[in-house]
Parts: sequence; C-alpha cells; structure tokens
Amino acid sequence: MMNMLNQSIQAAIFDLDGVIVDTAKYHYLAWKRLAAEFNIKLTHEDNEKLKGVSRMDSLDIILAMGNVALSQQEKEKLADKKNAWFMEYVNQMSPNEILPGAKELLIALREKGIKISLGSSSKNAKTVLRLLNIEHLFDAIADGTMITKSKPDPEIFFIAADLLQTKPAHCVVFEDAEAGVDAALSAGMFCVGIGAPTSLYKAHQVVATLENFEFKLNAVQPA
Ligand code: B16
Ligand code: MG
Repeated sequence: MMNMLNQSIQAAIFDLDGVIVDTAKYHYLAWKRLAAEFNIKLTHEDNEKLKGVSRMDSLDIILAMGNVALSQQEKEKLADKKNAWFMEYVNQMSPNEILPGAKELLIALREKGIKISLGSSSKNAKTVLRLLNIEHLFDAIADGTMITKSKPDPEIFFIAADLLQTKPAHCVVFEDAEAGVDAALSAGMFCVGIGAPTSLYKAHQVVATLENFEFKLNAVQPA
C-alpha cells in the first residue's frame, strides 16, 4: 500500500460523513423526513448538494426548494428536530458501520508517520468518532463547532492543517462531497474523492471506496 506515496505529503485530513462512516445516509433520511413535512420531495440528487454543507445552510437549501420562508427562530427549531432524528439513527450505529478500508488506511498512514486530522462540517463529529471507538487514531479534530463558513469554503481544512502544523501544500484531503472537493482544492491541497467520478471529477484522484487504497500522486500535484 502507498508505495507511490510522494514525500511531499505530510498530513492527511479526513472528512467524516461518507468517508469514514456512512452517516451520510442518516443525514439524508433525517432531512428527507423534515422536507416531507413541507411537501418537499428530497431526491438523492438534491442530497448531493447537502453533503459537507452545515446544518443551517442545508436547511436553507431545502426550504428554498419549496419556496418556504421562515423566521430564524422557526429554522432553529427545525434544525434541532432534524438533529434529534439524526442522533437517534447514529446512536444505534455500531463500529461495523465504519466504511470499507477507512480504519485500515488511518492505521497505515499513521505507521508511515503521516499526521492525521478530521476535517468535518459536523457538530456531532466527536460523538460519532467516540461511538465508533476510533478517536485515538486522530492527532487532531477540526469539526463544525470550529468554523464560521462551511464547505466549499476551505476554512475547515485550513484549521485542520494548522492543528497539525503542516502547510496546505503538504496535506491530502479525503472527501465524498462536491462541496468538500471544492474546499480542498481552494485550500491548495491534494484531494482524493471517494464516490462517483460524475460528481467528484474535480478531485485529483477518485476512488469508489478506500478499500486497498493507493495514492496516484503523480497525476496532478497540488499548487
Ligand atoms: P451536523 P462532513 C457534514 O459532515 C455532512 O456531510 C452534512 O450532510 C451535514 O449537514 C454537516 O456535516 C453538518 O452536520 O448537523 O451533524 O452538524 O461530511 O463534513 O463530515
Ligand atoms: Mg462527507
């Protein structure tokens, strides 16, 4: 594994939902349930636009789909409701729900001396890592509680790089969301997209899963 690993990569930043664990499906279920209350039908395609996007920004996107205008207070209530449903699903999750190859890759990178941070827009990230019992595999955690702008803004990845005391050009980001790929590229980091090339085509490398992952760093170097 990783025999092509370029010396310039010193740190790895992992998105959480959809990269380490399949909580993306729980976000989708909870948003779909909330959207249905407004007779808004949330499709898989619509959901791609919500991945990596903060809770409030996601709610704004959904309400705009149905031309629904609400006060800030009403929106906060709805966001809390969605989060309560999301947490119900997440609390039933087991360590078996870690995505294929994710834990193995975290361990292999650590063995190579690569520093590791989480770079997630989720305010629930620490709880999820704790439930999965993999918190100890991270040197740093950058999550939704630390940012003012959500992906595609690069803020979360800059925070992660700072926590690891590594320059952006020496970081690789693993992402499953279009917004996350855009954020990584804006940060000047090498980006591996996990999922379908149709939506993640801007990433330097796209893989279906992290199983047996190998870098192809010779493709394009980060700026
Ligand atoms: P929360 P990631 C993102 O996490 C999810 O992809 C996105 O669907 C969610 O709205 C966002 O976190 C906020 O999550 O409501 O738990 O704070 O993909 O950046 O790890
Ligand atoms: Mg994600």
